[in-house]
Amino acid sequence: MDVSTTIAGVKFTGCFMNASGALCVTREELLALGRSRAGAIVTKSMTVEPRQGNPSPRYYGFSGGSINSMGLPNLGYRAYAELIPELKRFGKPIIASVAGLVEDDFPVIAEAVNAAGPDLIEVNLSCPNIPGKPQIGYDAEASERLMKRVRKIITVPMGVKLPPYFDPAHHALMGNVIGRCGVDFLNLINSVGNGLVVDPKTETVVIKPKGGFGGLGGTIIKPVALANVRAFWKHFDGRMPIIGTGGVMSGLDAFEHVLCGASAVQVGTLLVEEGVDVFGRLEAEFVACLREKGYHSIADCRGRLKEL
Ligand code: RRO
Repeated sequence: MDVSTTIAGVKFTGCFMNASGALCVTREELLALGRSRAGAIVTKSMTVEPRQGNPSPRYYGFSGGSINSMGLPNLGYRAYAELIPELKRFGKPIIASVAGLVEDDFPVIAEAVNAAGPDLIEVNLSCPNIPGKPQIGYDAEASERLMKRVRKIITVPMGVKLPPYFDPAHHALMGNVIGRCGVDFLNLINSVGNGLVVDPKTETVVIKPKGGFGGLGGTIIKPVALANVRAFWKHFDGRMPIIGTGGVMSGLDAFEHVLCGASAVQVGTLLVEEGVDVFGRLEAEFVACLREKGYHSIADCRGRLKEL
């Protein structure tokens, strides 16, 4: 069974990979992803300076998913620019995730990391966890300005990681903006920002930063992720490569993402909970699912969701 996939002209031997943020901050974590069955290595979103991130506890897993307010802990772009050549030895695509605390950070990071030779760059417009800094992806004008600035600098395929949108008008608005910015692929979705998980036993929040507010991931966000994959797939008539992220806990979840239009899927909560062995399991489950349904590849079923 062929589970390879191509995104913006880059070939991935497997369609499962880590979501930025999940076990991809340190050199050791990135090397472990390289050795695993992940189809690519995605870095943690990087800022100009190294960051410790928000105070702990800042991640909490529960039966329906997870909530996090990590606050962009990362080694800083210089460290990732040095690591990227080392990661090449694994022979799988490297996706560098670029963030920034202010708009002017993005071009600085993009230029240096682009020169380090990743296969693709993902521009994160959707971190929900920096106190006082709204998600850029919810500001269409700022998003357009920023995407156009980094597009001039980035020479490899450029994607954007978007927050979830909850109204067709917003899918259309952002779809039109993206269409003007030379974007090569989309990653949908980042965590569902600013949820609140309450522990009734202790009568407390479960994470410390931002009064307990944080980005939701895992099973509970799958329908929101699928809706965004589907809405943007339709907006671009199937011509925009999409990485589906959100609620992938099994091969069947990945199949649902592919039906909606995803060419590959990323794994966040499950990877944090189970470690890098998940990729082998997910791939086996996905292959069994395709085989049972008589599909021979991802391209065979991508976007083929039936409506009633
Ligand atoms: O580091 C984080 O708190 C974080 C980031 Br940058 C992001 O893009 N999404 C998320 O859920 N957490």
